Amino acid sequence: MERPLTEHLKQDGTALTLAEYRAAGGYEGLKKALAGMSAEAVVEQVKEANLRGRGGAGFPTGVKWSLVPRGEGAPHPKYLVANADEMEPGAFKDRLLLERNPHQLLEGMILAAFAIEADVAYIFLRGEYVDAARRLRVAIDEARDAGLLGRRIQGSDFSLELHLHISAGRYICGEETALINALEGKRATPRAKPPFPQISGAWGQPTVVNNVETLCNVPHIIRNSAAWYHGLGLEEESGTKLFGVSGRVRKPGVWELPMGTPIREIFEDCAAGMRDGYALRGFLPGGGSTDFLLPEHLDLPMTYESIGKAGSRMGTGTLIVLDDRTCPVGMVLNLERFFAQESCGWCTPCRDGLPWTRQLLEAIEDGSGRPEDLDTLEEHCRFMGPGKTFCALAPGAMEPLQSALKYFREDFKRHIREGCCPYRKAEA
Ligand code: L3W
Repeated sequence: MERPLTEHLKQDGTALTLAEYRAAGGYEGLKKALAGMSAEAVVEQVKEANLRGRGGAGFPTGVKWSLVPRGEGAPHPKYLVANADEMEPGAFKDRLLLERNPHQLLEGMILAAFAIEADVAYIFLRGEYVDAARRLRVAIDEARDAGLLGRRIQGSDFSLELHLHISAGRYICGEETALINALEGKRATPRAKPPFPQISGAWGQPTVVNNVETLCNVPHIIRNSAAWYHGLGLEEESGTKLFGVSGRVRKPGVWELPMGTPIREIFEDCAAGMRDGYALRGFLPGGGSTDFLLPEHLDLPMTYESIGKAGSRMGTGTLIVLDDRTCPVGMVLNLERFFAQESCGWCTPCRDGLPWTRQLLEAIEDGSGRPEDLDTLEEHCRFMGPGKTFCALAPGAMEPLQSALKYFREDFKRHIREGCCPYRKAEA
């Protein structure tokens, strides 16, 4: 099984140096592109490979790039941004790529910038990722010294400045337009779309924002071809994906596997199943802002399509496991506390609705909930559903709640009936 994004990583957890990355075939994709490919040809390869955005939404990367105005008359400067603000609850996949192989991201960014004819690139990095920041700084210096960044890269006509920007720390900065506002030094609230950033992004100029994992795929596609990339996936969807598991499993972690790997394989073979004394009750397949799935869904392949058909989303591909000794109400409350705190406050349903949701769940978990609170929570799921708020934060926050109300409703009712959390009572 090929694992192009991670197979060359060193076991000791340190970052690949430029020499080590080159020895593993690094910067060959860039060399190939600069030697004989047009910018349009790079976009076409990525389109043909059907690379889809790995940040959670799965939008086709080549299509996104093709929307950027190009050629004579196109506005400059144009910007490329790597969204490295990984803050989705349960997601720790980009961190691995950033800390262990910063040059792979840099090569992906240089290729993406070449493809969209960008002049300046930014890495928008989560503030807490201090090791990643340190390693990226070293890698950027190495790349600049080797003529891989800056003016006339490798003797070509293509020039690119690249800057590391450390995020001041808000979940909403993962949303691309809020990220752009933050990058400009403004308050991190999302902007209306359209216009999409590809047309009017940072400082009103064409801007592409791609997730770290998405960009890390690009060097391999260019080096090995779109057909090769297709062949890596087990189902219709192409390539590999970083899948993670957290919760009370024996071996929490993150692994690169073919797109379409059955969930059971990720859960049983990679994460080694549940710890002794715990049974699997359900899981969020793609981070905290996705709908619960149940043990009966374990044989589904991890693809955007199959997880979508099952009523959830593959999202970031990082599973959060719910066991039979953890209170589902408490788990959802924990998530809603996070989402309520992280609401940017721009639109009313999210600003007021999420704290209200949190309060209702706190009451239920404390044993002071009322039967009608469940109807109110259902209503909140509708009022903060897709299309009802300014961005995807609140609809995402409603996903674990709405599915918990569907699959674990009896748990909510027991809290209300018994006037306490039955799980805490059992532990006492
Ligand atoms: C041109 C159109 N471009 C969409 C582009 C758009 C963006 C990308 C995805 O949320 C999800 C969210 C979280 N013309 C376009 C178009 N685009 N239509 O495609 O856009 P969108 O709006 O579908 O999603 P989004 O607002 O980017 C991302 C979910 O991911 N998620 C969160 C992950 C969080 C992190 C993190 O913390 N860093 O990864 C996890 O599931 O809930 O649904 O580029 O411009 N017509």
